[in-house]
Amino acid sequence: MARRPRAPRAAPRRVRGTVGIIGLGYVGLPLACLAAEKGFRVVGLVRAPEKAQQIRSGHSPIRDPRLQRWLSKVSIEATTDPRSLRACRTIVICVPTPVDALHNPDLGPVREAVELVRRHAPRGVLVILESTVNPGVSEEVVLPLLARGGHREGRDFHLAHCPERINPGDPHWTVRNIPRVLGALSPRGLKRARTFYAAILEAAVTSMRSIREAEAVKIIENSFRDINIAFINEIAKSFTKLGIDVLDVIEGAKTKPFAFMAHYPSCGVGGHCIPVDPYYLIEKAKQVGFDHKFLKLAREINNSMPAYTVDLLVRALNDVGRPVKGTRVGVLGLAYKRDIEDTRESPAFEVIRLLKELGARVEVFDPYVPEQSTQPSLPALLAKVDAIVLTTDHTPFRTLPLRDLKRAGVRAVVDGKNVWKRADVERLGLRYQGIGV
Ligand code: SAJ
Repeated sequence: MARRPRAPRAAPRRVRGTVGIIGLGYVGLPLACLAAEKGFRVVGLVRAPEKAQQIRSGHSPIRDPRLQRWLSKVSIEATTDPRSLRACRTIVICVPTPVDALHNPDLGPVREAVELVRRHAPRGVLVILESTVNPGVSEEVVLPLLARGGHREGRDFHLAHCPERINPGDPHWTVRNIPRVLGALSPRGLKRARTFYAAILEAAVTSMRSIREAEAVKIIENSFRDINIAFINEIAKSFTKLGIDVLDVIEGAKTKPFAFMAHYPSCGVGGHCIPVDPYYLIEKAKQVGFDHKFLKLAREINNSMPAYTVDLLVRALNDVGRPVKGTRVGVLGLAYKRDIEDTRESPAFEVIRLLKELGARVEVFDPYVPEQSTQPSLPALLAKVDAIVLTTDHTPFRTLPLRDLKRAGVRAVVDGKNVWKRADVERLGLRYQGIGV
């Protein structure tokens, strides 16, 4: 830790203190806006100078109208200079924790951020890790890195973990009102972290008995979601063979007022959380000799959905007498979920890869990801294809007049997010196949 700098000139009354946020992405940027709104001086550390400049000038690098409006009303000192951390009594790490190609957790960004804290933060700093990590990372990875050079937890720094719960694109549950869980290595660290979050959140913060428990809460939240999606994906596959409409059955099951929680089949599971977090627990448990068969099976089922979707298209084209080889296929959507631009782990990319492998001529349009689309608009794409695969349930796709498909000469529709009704599509003489419907 750097020696505490000379006492800064008297800060304006409104400032509650200075908080540093490392990583201004889907998690860090909303948190920075909220802390600034609540009266903190916010120093945001990013890697790219152009991103720092963009945020300093009040422009969000994330295409999200609500976030953009928020950012235009607050001031965030975005910078690439880690020395700016010297002014921060609290530093929140909000960097990505992806998995690598072999599905092993990649803690590289976390290690890099922690090293910057160790080298530049003032003595006594509170370090809060918000990135999702498997149980044990705070004590076994972060703590030793911070303690290098003789620094001591409780004296030179305090360490806490408050797993992020951002749901990108959600207008109701936001960083402001989502309840949180919190764990720390020491009572003093827990107290300071609680004080920080009490100053910015309008939601309950539950203290866990340990930092490891706080890490575990997030992992089971998202693993729970992944296995439930895998469950309904497997049901969708069997119900297709049984000729049962899985959506109707889900609606029926939802009439039970307890002990059933609806999840929906789709062409695959994307995002930076659900398809990633279970691997953290799988890998960690493997280190202590436990094999998470169920979590792995759920991942296997969800990872099989893009290929299942492409197989549905092959069959649909077969039914209209068209080989997939040489057929022009339009893929609708690249983002991993509706009405956002985030494409991380999106199943659309696997669908596109498999279609090309089978010799299809693939066109792509996503209104939220124009830079990776091959066509400038939905009409332009429809004019060029004989079949479509919907992979993201963006609003412009959900509200598309189906007669536009007919007029464009589309012959087969595979609905990877079950946004359309089979009867409505087949009434137009088009072949339709959904996921379980
Ligand atoms: N998906 C399905 N079927 C479902 C639900 C989702 O196939 O029933 C797919 C989506 O299409 C998407 C992926 O799974 O490709 C993830 O969808 P998601 O709604 O879980 O979206 P995320 O990844 O943004 O999840 C976030 C998570 N929040 C955090 O990790 C902090 C998750 O915990 C939330 O439950 C989720 O938002 C939410 O509830 O919307």
